Amino acid sequence: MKSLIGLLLFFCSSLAFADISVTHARAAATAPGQQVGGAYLDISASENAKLVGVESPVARKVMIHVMTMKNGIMEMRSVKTLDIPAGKTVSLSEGGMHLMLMDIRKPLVSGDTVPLRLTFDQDGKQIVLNVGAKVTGMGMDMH
Ligand SMILES: [Cu+2]
Repeated sequence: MKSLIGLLLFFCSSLAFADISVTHARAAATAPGQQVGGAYLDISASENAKLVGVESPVARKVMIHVMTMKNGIMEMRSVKTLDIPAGKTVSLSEGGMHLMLMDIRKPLVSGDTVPLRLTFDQDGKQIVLNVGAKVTGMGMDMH
């Protein structure tokens, strides 16, 4: 009986919800009239995963931006997916990779929370996480 339970536990844990965690979700406050805003967070997963989509009710579209060096100049490039290697924390932060909120509907004000819906692909399975990004300070507008 004991071994059966052990087997079941093993089986269940291998089928358990993939644990992807998103922490430190935050967004930069924007000035009136500013049409884009940055959002940042840390993502980690126990199994390889891919961030395949982000949506937010405050923006028409959310893009994943990476920074690359080109001829000594930092350039922003949008990517469709972002790899989250197992056991590693991928940080999207000010001055680095970030989420770009495009065509924001109203200014992001310090203290507000921006809902983000993150879609991941893990081994062909779709996992959706909803997080709230706390709006803080004035962000640097790199656009
Ligand atoms: Cu950007």
